[in-house]
Amino acid sequence: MPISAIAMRSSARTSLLTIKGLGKFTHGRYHIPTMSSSPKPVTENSARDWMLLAQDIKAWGRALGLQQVGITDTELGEHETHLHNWLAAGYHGTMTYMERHGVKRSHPDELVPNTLRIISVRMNYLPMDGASAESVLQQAETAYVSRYALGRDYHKVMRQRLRQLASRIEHVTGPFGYRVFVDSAPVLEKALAERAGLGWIGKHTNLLHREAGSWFFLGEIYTDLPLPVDAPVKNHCGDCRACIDVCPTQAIVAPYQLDARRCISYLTIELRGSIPVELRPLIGNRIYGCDDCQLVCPWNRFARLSAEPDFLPRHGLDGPLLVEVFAWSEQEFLARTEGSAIRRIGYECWLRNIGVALGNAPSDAAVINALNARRDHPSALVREHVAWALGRHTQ
Ligand code: B12
Ligand code: SF4
Ligand code: SF4
Repeated sequence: MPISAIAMRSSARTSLLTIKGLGKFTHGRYHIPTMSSSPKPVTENSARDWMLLAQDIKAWGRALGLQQVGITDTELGEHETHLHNWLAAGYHGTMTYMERHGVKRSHPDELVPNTLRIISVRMNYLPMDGASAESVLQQAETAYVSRYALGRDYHKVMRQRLRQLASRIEHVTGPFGYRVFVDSAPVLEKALAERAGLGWIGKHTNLLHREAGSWFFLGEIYTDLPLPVDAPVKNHCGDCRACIDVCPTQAIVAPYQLDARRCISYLTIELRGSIPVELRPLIGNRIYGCDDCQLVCPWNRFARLSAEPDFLPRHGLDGPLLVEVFAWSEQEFLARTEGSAIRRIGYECWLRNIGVALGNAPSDAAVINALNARRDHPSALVREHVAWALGRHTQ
């Protein structure tokens, strides 16, 4: 998922915040000194207070609509080696932002000096309403948009909640050092969440939880507060390899190792140029992202739906006809993807992706007419994918 440079610096706000569902808040429970920006030491006496604060942070997070909150330190151990190996193998493809920033990605305290703890959170996104993923994937004339992108851009939704959570903490501790991240900086989000006890990194490389599956986003607050850390949970993948076997492009090249260059999510969202010809037939009708490895995962039987109105499908994107979305003008694309993560791929890649899906759709007059209408498109990228798609229908 693309990086958008977003980070929040602590401010000196001390006003009482009213957060829905939390009721009135009191300081009386702790003896943590307030109104100081100096590091807060842990003494024998204060250890209990930090523990109480950690408990409250988790409760405030849940009241803010974050389904789970965990806390970890800055040690990422073997994850750093895995990241280096992944980069050395070139699995990141054109996502050069994954190579930048030296060791900041695996050393949180290099990214934000004085960071002692990471408050890691997850937020469910599978919407209550909408066409079922399986039925859309089975109808080759419809467009499949990955479930995370059907509603409002999650970066905005989560960042706002994390800021509210930080303000709530600040009300107790006084000004403290923190920064809020949601896929917005060199942060190894899944590794941090795994260490904070939010789940384990599965063989498909997503984070999943026994009681929550994997349909959730991650976000973090880096902080200098010496909060007590949580224990990681056990890995429950066992002998299962359903995600590896189902992957349409065989992108999971070994358990826990993803060659992003083959992943449909990368090909349709991150890649800006031409989609490798040999992978195009395997993409099927997936026009933005892919969920197959999560749909097949047995732990997603326990996934909870999101109650967030923001994540409800917009503009019928949960299963529109390919020919309909291919006919959108650039203005329509911009209007209908306003506030959505989809907008970031741009109109050209939107048409490129739908062109590929139309090449994979059953041959009929509507499909061929739609492709013919775009064969002289000003973009060479679009023309090339349309020509490929038309070629599939004349074979
Ligand atoms: C780059 C990226 C992508 C890339 C690469 C994915 C990847 N696996 O790295 C692409 C574009 C393919 C992608 C796709 C998707 N992404 Co993405 N992506 C990211 C991003 C920006 C960085 C991920 C990263 O650090 N990769 C580095 C590599 C090294 O990590 P890794 O492959 O997971 O490897 C780790 C482990 O597998 C393990 N490991 C590696 N090798 C080995 C070997 C052995 C032997 C062992 C035991 C372990 C091991 O250690 C590694 C380090 O922790 C994060 C946001 C963030 N800042 O963290 C979102 C993020 C991971 N993506 C997310 C989502 C939702 C998706 C999609 C589901 C979207 C979609 N529906 O299309 C797909 C899922 C595809 C998949 N199967 O992973 C969510 C995941 C939430 C969750 N529940 O886990 C994140 C966290 C964004 C967010 N804030 O919520 N993504
Ligand atoms: S998102 Fe799709 S293409 Fe990527 S690893 Fe999962 S199943 Fe394979
Ligand atoms: S499908 Fe099986 S192997 Fe893959 S993440 Fe889920 S439990 Fe683990």
